[in-house]
Amino acid sequence: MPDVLKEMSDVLIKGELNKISDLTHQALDQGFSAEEVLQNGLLAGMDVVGKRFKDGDMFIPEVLRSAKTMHKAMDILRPILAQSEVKSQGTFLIATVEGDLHDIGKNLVAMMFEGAGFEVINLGIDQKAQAIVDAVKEKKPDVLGLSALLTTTMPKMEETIHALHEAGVRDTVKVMVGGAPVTAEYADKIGADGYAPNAASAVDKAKELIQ
Ligand code: B1M
Repeated sequence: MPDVLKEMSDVLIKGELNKISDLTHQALDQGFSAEEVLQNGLLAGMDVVGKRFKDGDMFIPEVLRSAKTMHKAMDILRPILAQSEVKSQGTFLIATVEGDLHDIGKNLVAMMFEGAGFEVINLGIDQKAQAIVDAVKEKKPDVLGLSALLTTTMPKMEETIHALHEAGVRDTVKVMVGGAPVTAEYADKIGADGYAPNAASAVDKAKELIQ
């Protein structure tokens, strides 16, 4: 891996907030694309964080510092990733479901949709089914994206889809689900229209759904 991307990955793992902006600019100045910086610098580091967290070698405050470091770099990459296409492809509403505070993946998905020319409404984390239904009624998105990172919050996706039915708006919007524990089988089971394993393929899936 190129030195600067390896250094970004290390800085993200250590949560060295004061170093990440300079390194991100440095990587871009050296000619790496925003996608390369994201994949090989930031996400490579976040992978290690995930493994260490799972093995009990990193704890929540440290993981939070890594997450903040990732956000800081993403602030620099977001406008660059958003420049790639201009024509509006539709409106995309995204939320992390109730009880779930993870937002890095959701924000990455949102960034990719912005980059692909969608108008993006990002409702945020820990969103109750009713709040999502209200937003669907008000904003009338073409696609609704639901993100969950915990096995314990995945059922909130089904609850949200059920609430859309109850409110009589299920047929007005395509619903996509995703997040590390979510699978295509689970998406089918809960009556979602689509599933994507990562941010890049989420855009392709959304385009396919609204064609
Ligand atoms: Co959390 N956490 N966490 N955590 N955390 C995980 C998810 C976990 C897998 C760690 C582990 O044990 N290995 C585990 C979940 C186990 C499970 O249920 N399967 C876990 C746990 C247990 C917890 C707590 C319960 C820990 C505790 O308190 N004991 C707690 C829960 C809090 C809550 O939500 N109520 C908790 C807390 C936290 C922090 C707050 C410390 C922090 C979140 C900070 C933040 O988001 N602002 C955190 C983090 C950072 C992680 C890990 C390390 C990294 C998650 C991440 O950001 N990944 C994570 C381990 C891991 O995943 N490796 C872990 C990078 C991100 C780019 O990937 O989010 O998967 P991801 O998104 C991808 C795809 O999934 C997909 O595209 C994205 C980009 O390609 N995707 C979609 C996501 N949403 C999509 C939607 C789509 C399509 C694709 O369509 C709509």
